[in-house]
Amino acid sequence: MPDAEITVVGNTGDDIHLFGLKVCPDLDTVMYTLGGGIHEEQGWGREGETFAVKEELAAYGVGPEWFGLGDRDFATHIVRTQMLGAGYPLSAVTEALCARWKPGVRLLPMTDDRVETHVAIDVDGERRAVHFQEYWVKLRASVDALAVVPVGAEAAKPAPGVLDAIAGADVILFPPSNPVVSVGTILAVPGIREAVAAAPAPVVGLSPLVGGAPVRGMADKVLAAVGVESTAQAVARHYGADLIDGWLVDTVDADAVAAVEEAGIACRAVPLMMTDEDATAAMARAALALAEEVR
Ligand code: FO1
Ligand code: CA
Repeated sequence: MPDAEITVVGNTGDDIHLFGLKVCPDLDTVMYTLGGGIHEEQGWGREGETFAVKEELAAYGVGPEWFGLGDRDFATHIVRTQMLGAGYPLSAVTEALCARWKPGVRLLPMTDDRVETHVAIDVDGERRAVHFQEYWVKLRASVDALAVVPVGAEAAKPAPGVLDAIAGADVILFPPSNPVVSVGTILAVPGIREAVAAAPAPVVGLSPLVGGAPVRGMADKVLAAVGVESTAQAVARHYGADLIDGWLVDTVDADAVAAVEEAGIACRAVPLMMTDEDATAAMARAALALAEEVR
């Protein structure tokens, strides 16, 4: 829908401070992907990336070495950190970065306040909290997540424009993202969940789970931490009929449709693998069609 005005509210709970720089992986992934700068196969970071700075830091013995920041990507974090240091809020900084990338959507951080997702894990019988990136990238979610805590969320305020965008939307879509550490973190900012529930627009979500497993990432690990089964219907019920009006599951999960509808959520089974742009556009179209049905 080239004429549509689209606002993307991005998760900032994955943000991390490294080498004195503020890194916002999810905002950057949206900005680079829609702006044509993403490393397509990897799904994060820049295409044509080099790692000279990372190698030089490692030569000084300065880590962490487990987080792959490339030279091109570094420039984004330098500009962001410089602007934040000059007093601009993250929402204004994101707008400035997007002036270069022109993602075709208005990209808003969920909040201008600091929120950091921590994951509680067991280390030799002791409970320890690690940064989400340490759990995800360094540990590869190889150990159970005992709890997922969006530290700072309870005191955070939605960024300027977020609540207005939700209240004024014609349609609200939950992308097939992680329901705990991505969408869940955004909903944990006081006022956002309430705004979605109260919005006059239909709310339609797409399942990130296909055939009982996450398409990408390790959603099952963090779903277990909040007591949710790794199935398309369990995630729909986790959001609940108070929040979402419609839910799309993959055709392999067609059996789940009845259980979701029983929970009071309209449900359709359509192909949900984002294999290419056409397949992805078809998913968006199916979500908009379901939104019209439930409106
Ligand atoms: N994901 C990885 O699996 N390994 C990395 O080294 C890594 C570095 C990285 C650098 C910048 C950035 O914007 C994203 C990066 N990611 C990396 C992805 C990041 O962990 C994402 O937050 C998660 O994939 C979840 O959204
Ligand atoms: Ca509603």
